Amino acid sequence: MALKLFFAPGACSFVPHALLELAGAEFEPASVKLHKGEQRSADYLALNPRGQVPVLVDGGEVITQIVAIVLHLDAQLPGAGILPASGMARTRALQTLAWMNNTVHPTFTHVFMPQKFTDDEAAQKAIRGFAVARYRELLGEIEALAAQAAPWMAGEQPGALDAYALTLLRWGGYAGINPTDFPATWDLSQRFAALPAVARAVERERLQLNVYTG
Ligand SMILES: N[C@@H](CCC(=O)N[C@@H](CS)C(=O)NCC(=O)O)C(=O)O
Repeated sequence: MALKLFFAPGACSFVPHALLELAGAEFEPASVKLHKGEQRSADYLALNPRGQVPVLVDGGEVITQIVAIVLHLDAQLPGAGILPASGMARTRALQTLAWMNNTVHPTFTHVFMPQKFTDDEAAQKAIRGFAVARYRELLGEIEALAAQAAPWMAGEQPGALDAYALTLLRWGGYAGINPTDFPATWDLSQRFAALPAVARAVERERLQLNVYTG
């Protein structure tokens, strides 16, 4: 299988990026600079008309949406530990993955891009303030899960949930949320980022784990 991942440094595409490295998969990384609007170029929109990362191209197939990409990689790269293989552990991991993607992630979108929800500037400010408070609560829920990590979010092997937890905690720093307020998630993120395979993705994205400036 010929894999190509379109990712943006620091974005949610870190999840499949880290997983491809963790699995030791051969893939072509393609960086998309969101701050330069490259996701809205004609070429990129031809690939993904929604103008977002991540996009995984597998042979002739274009796959979007983190949950679908994670499930595809898990099916194609068995044994990599992307998700637990079976049973209730797999069900619980999917439950958390879906929640991270459909609840926590969009809450941060309200913080980072309130203009996607209203063009009224005063309302944008209100949305942002409300979403920051909500985001902190949601990080608290991730913290409760991370506190039970044994030693990783889904059990013995590092995988999708750890990559997402790191990404979501890191984003909090841009919202003025100190990652060290969530010690179990912070510890998990540091351990995950330090894995040699994950470190390759961290380096390629030039990620700073703690972007909180106070
Ligand atoms: N539901 C999508 C969300 C993807 C998403 O929010 N991507 C963001 C980066 S984290 C993006 O590409 N934003 C650029 C934009 O919307 O202009 C998924 O699961 O893949």
